[in-house]
Amino acid sequence: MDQTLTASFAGALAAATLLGTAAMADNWRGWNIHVEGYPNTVAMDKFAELVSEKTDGEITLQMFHGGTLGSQPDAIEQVRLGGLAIGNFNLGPIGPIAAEANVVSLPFIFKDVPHMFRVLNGEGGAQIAAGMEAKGLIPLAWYDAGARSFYNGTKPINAPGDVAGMKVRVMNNDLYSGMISELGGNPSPMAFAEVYQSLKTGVVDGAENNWPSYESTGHFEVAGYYSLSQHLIIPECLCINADVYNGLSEDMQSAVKEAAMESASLQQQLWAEREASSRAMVEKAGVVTNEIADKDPFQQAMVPVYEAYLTANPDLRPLVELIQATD
Ligand code: BDP
Repeated sequence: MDQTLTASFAGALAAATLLGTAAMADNWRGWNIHVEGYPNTVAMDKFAELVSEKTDGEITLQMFHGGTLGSQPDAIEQVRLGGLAIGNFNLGPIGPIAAEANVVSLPFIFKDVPHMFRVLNGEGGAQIAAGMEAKGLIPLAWYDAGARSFYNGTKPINAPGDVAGMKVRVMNNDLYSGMISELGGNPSPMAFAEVYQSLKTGVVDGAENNWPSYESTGHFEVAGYYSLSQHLIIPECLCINADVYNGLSEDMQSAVKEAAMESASLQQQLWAEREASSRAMVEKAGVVTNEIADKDPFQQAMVPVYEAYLTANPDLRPLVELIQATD
């Protein structure tokens, strides 16, 4: 073979190899809605650190906290489409996209947080994950988001009648709107970032969330009655775009998965601490907390919400029953 040709062939090969290496170094972008210091924020930063460590720098993740890259429904679309690789999402706004994932948004479906994790770590979780993957999102690990309860600026809530006539902010999901309507209130779906101002100016009378979000957003400053209805226990995911994940080698997949699992155990530990410290902090600031002695009337009021959901999704009845039958 001609010497020059051989040399240029070798050069081309070297260039191709170099290019190949360069193309393998992935720079991902990640979305998170929470502020600095929040358990999810710390855990997502840990995830980014672990991903680069475990992949020897072949994958790096730049995290954008505080919802700076947009609202949660928009970010979910971005991760589905691949504009963003990663997100920490609440399954609430994923429900309208993946019907299986919407079972977790049925009020009172989980008995408590440990029950939720037993379901997620079993067959129920596998079905939910498969439903999400079919829509382009793979949950790498589950985060804890505790239980959500009602809060407002005027009075403690003890019975469904206390919600009657109240305008209550909910996340974007018809199940939550149905839930408020069945309690006699007026649901107001709205982005998380708008809730503080809306509570303050009276655009809404109340909202619902867990202790850490009630505290970190400052909602407690403008809605000082927190009533422990614990009507929703919604898991969160550390979710990745399905094509991005499925396009990785097996080794890279294991590294990313391991990083996610470690991030989730950190999140769960920090979550338990933050639930207690957030509650203590808001109570010290003057929030009036009340237990609800009888939650049965709230649960009874949800019967039409379940019926409507099962009529619209008859094939999901076995999943609902599986969750209810899980000890
Ligand atoms: C918080 C969730 C966050 C939601 C927010 C909300 O962690 O993902 O966006 O509630 O109510 O608890 O919108």
